[in-house]
Amino acid sequence: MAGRLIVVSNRIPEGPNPAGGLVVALKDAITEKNGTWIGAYGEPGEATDSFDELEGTPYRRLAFRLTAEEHSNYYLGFANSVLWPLCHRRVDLVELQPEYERDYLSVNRRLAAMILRILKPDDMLWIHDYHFLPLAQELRRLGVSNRIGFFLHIPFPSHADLSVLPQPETFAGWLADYNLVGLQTGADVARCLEMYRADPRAEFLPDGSVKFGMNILSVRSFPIGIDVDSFIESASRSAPSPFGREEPAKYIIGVDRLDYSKGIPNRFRAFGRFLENGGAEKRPCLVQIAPPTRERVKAYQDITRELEEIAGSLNGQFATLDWTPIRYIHRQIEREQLATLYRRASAALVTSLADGMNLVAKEFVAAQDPEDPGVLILSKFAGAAEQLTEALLVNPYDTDDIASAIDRALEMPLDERRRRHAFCMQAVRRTDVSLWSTQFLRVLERCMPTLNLPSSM
Ligand code: GDG
Repeated sequence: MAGRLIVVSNRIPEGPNPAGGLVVALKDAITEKNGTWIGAYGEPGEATDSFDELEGTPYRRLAFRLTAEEHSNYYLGFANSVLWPLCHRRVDLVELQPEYERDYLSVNRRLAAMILRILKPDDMLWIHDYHFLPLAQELRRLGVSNRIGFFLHIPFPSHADLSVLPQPETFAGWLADYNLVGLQTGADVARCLEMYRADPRAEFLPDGSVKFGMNILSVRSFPIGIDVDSFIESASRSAPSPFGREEPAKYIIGVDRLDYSKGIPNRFRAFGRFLENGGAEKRPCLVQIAPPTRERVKAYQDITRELEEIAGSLNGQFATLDWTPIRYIHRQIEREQLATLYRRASAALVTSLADGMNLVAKEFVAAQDPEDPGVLILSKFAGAAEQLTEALLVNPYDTDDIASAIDRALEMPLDERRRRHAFCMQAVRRTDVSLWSTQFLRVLERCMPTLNLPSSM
């Protein structure tokens, strides 16, 4: 490919080696393709109309700043209080405010104008996630005909849930100006195509792509993964126990940003049910790491309180002087410690109510000792369940189902653990993150170029 790769994501990567998954996923591709990464600073301040160029990385980083009002309305508002709950089947939490959508559109418009100034004709753009759904539309309005790909990291909303938006048809229009829309799973692709099937403006072509106005859009699944070898390496280094002298004899691990989509209260309740049903005799611990996010959004304050209550109440009911059933850590821990924690655990609990993929599930599998692996208990509503079919798949709404999966995991014979782990490990390798980015970019390069006429003014 001759042109440069321009990646746009919500946050600009911090420094040369940030821990974030997306940076690991794209660092090589962007460095090889003489690329540029565009993203917002974490802190709001005075709005910028042109990018700041940041030093210190092998690829170019261009940062922009949001005002405090844009941060509230565009980021916490439309992105995280409308689109996030909408895509995670929580329409009850959607907060519709006219200023949220106004600023969502104006931030995307401003960003498009800033991108136009640095864009060259053969550059390819790869836009990430729900913060930028209308970015291609805004770029097309400015006459940009470059290939533009989009990847949605979270679930694609159902047709019924989309009708919660005041103008549901805008969603299809936003995506229609991309050349390629990448989604996590086959089920996401099916929901996206269902949306276009119901839209009289869309026409299906024989190869399955969607013609919308002058643009032809491909919708494909590209299940994201992890950097498998580097994860195996950090997990198999003989590190001291992260618990020091307080390591529980048997523990189950949970690792999630503290988000209502991750089903952590259900998990705690199911662990309580398991203890009630006789599990307490085995004295296992549930070690839950849950770093805070989006703390200014009320739904996140509510779930933080709910978790503290459930953990406190279960510990009060079951703890003994020498055993605390739930160790709940509401803080971020070091990545190295995480790998060791996964490896020493007997099982992992991933009980998302809805989840684009869930990388924790894949990290846990990669971190295991193949000779004596722990067991993954995985929600059937996480995208990862499409590939990790030999995990113990559970319905996260069913407390008894999770409770019995915990019991089964802790009792599982070694040969069954090995067999299930070997199967899951193959699936984790098949979706290694370097394959994910190469495959997406290869398909984007082959997409039909856009005629320079905007489809949906
Ligand atoms: C979105 C989608 C999709 C968590 N706590 C700590 C920590 N983490 C790391 C995990 C993992 C990452 O954060 C979380 O990734 P997930 O995939 O589980 O979830 P989201 O953050 O919601 O990500 C999701 C993903 O995008 C990629 O497309 O899979 O469905 O929602 O890597 O390890 N890392 C450290 N300390 C912690 O305390 N160091």
